[in-house]
Amino acid sequence: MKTTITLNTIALAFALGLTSCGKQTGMSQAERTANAVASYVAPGEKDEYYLFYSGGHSGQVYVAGIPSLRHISTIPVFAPYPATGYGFDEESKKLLGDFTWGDVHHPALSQTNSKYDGRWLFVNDNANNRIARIDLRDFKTHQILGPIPNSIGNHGSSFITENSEYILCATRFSVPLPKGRVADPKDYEKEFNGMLSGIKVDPQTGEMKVGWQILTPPFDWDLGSTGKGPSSGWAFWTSYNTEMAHDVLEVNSTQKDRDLCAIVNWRAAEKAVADGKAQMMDGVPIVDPTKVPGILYFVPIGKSPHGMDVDPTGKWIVAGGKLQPATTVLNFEKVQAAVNNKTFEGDFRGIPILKYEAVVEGEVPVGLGPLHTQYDGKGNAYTSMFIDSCIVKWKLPPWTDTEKKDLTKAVLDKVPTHFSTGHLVVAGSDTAHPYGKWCVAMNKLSAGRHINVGPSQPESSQLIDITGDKMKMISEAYTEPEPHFAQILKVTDVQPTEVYPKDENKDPNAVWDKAQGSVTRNGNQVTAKLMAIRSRYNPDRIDAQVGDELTVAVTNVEQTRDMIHGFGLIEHNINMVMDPGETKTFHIKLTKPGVFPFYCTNFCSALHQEMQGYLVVWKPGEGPSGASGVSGGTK
Ligand code: K7E
Ligand code: CUA
Repeated sequence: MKTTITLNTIALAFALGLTSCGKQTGMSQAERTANAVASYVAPGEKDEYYLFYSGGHSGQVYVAGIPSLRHISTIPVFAPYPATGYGFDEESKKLLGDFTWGDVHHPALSQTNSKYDGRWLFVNDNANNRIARIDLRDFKTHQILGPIPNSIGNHGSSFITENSEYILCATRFSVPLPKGRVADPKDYEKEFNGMLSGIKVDPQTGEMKVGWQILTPPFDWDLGSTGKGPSSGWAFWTSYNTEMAHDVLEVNSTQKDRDLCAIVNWRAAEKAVADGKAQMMDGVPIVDPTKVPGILYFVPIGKSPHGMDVDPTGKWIVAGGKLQPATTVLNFEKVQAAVNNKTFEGDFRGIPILKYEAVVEGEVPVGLGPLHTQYDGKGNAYTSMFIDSCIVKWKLPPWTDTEKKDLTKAVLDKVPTHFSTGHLVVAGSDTAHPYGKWCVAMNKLSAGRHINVGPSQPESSQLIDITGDKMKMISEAYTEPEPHFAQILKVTDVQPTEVYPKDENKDPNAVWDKAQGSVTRNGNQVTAKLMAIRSRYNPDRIDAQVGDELTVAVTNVEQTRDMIHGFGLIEHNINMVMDPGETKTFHIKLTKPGVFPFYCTNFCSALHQEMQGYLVVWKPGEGPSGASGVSGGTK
């Protein structure tokens, strides 16, 4: 059986055109035992870290535990999620706006002094140009900002600054701006533009608003990261399509050997806006870097680079060149010198291009398809290899003279992954203080390494121990589509609430004892205030008429952990879920007569099944109180 799986896997790997940079050896019994112990979380014990991974086009964020890699919870963000009632009550419907999906790529934990502060998790939506804020007090989405004006394809995001001042974003696509203006894509070079955005974060509340934007040539901005330490106040993005092609990008955007990446002084952009050097477009102050020098520089990096990751010291910036078998290491001190001494190799539309040789420390031959790089804070870098399907560990500068002469010597270790790793995450890598210890590879393919679930296959994630000189593959799990990046947070760095305290509930429709429960009418407005408690609703009957506007507010008065009640209304596409101490509300217009049961959707007690009631929708003029209006309810 085991042999068959291995053979199938290898066959599949070849069929898919995958290669692996190391040999997969059979695992000894001793290794199995050691790995099992390393990742085993015994019944009653808890994981040591949270893994927040993006759910890609599922629109959600998933929470897993490390080292178990078990999926623990789903945080709905950009898509309705009936399991928690998200997208059914008025508040969450308002958050979603007109959209029922998003494409979540890069989660970012809030930071203070370049350390995770356990307050918020921000995620971007590539599809509808939005950013969401999840509050780690309750692991729920509290704000969705956007669609951001002048932003199309908010992919190069959400990169947070070291004190959470800003979330910095770049557009994946370029279009004629402002949005709504139409031009022929044939006139791409002249009419289209990209944009970098600074989203301001309120230091107390986490509330986001669009701060300012920087106009750019129509490249396709890709991944980026923010500076720290010496590079504090700067940000970096790769790009593809420096060719400015507008069709058949697979061919037309891969002509040049190097693409121009952005080196951005965001503090200077902030200052330019404060000094009145911006022009308004669609309500946002826009800085044109050709008119305000010192904000934007380019550096050419080979070939269609993807990730651009600043190391924990803030000195090294590593770009992964999808189509070149090396990572490029920029030295920020050299970048600064080149900026100050104007060591340029020309310009692109007035934006200075830093001389490549003047700012690059070296190209490390890591292998085929390097995408993203993470750091352990001990001078090591870990790069995900899409084509070679592995993680490569290599040594950051300073390099010895021998290493400088032959940078293959800086490559320390490779561990095969299965298959085709996209992102990887090392705990705390994007802060100045990585936790190190664990790396999770997020693989684009699972290629049949799991029980057969038909053609729609999951993605896979693999847990790698990075404490030793050699990396050690420990375990794997299957993840919801589609993780693009993740953040790892120490469980002890956050204390989520398990119950909303009663005195925090300011909802005017909240009811806390059964005497307060009511159904009232005002014209054609019928308002039902229900209390939910094990295992009944008070009241449990709502009378109304066709044509009425019905508002139902349900308060879960429980103050006990995990005592959650739902409110599912038959044939009305409503399911609210109230956590302990929470009130949720929906409005609907009643369009059809009938008796519609409602019931608790969340198993809450032995008599959960009995937790039900009736919405009686009478024909106009009918019902217990006749045409003058009806109300009902048994308390
Ligand atoms: Cu960060 Cu998947 Cu959006 Cu790379 S992207 S893999
Ligand atoms: Cu309340 Cu089930």
